[in-house]
Amino acid sequence: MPNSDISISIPPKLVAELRAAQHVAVLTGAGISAESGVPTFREAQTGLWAKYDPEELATPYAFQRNPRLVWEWYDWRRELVAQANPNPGHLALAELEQRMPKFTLITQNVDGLHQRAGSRNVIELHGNINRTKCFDQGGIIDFWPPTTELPPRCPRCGGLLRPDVVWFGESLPQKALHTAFTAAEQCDLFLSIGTSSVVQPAASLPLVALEQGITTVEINPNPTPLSARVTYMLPGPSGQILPVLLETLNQP
Ligand code: BV8
Repeated sequence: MPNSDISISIPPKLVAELRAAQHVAVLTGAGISAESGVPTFREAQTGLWAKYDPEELATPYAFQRNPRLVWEWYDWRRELVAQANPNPGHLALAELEQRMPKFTLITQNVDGLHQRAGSRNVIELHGNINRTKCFDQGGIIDFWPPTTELPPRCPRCGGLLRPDVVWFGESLPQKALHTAFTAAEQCDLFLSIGTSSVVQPAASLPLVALEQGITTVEINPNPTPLSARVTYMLPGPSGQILPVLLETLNQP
């Protein structure tokens, strides 16, 4: 039994619904990686990055204005992610995927920690910080000759290289978006974990499930704009609550 320092009780009706569920859909945000030492999006601005608003840096305009600054910000975040490991929250979701007939994991995170935890069917709505693409042509570039120039240049067209993430003002990958909204409409149970439920269109996913009358659960130590609308709000850190939720499935 995980050593939780907060008392966690899972409503018995939710346990019954989880046990009966044929298709569980999950949306995660930066909060699920907090216990891995990856600062959440709003907390990320520490040290030399404290003076920048993340929503200002994560835009094509910021990159065009100062490509080196934005590239170095992502280098710094890549370093943070490289030093991190999946936590019990990530691991519990990877196991839940094995236990559910159908399981759709939708993440706003660009850290790849779900995949490192063993989750297979991960929909990366906002891309992945460990992939790089050409700013001009958009193709994924996984090798470029060593250079002191930052950002490096595309070996195909000489354009600047950028992280393969979705910046504010940019549209999301259509296939991922479609699969995510279909899962929110058709699942039996929807979990919203570690997200402030502000950034669109991801923040609409739990609302789509609620509109279908689907049981929707929020896991977050802090209230969000979604908290008053969900079926169950489980207040606390996902790294402690998810293992307990998984454990309920093991009980006779
Ligand atoms: C788009 C990748 C077409 C890059 C990211 C409608 C209304 C208003 C605005 C808009 C709208 N439609 C579109 C917009 C504009 C914008 C938007 O939503 N702005 C917001 C700020 C209002 N959306 C876009 O631009 C999207 N593109 O819509 O294109 C278009 C364009 C323009 C206009 C119309 C249409 C693109 C959005 C994607 C941007 N890219 N990331 C990168 O990472 O660098 S978003 C990025 O921020 C993350 O991916 C994530 O999505 C978001 C951060 O949110 P969270 O993950 O929730 O993290 P946060 O720090 O906020 O909160 C952490 C939570 O965890 C907290 O609640 C905390 O309590 C909790 N927590 C802490 N510890 C724990 C925990 N929970 C559990 N356990 C713990 N231990």
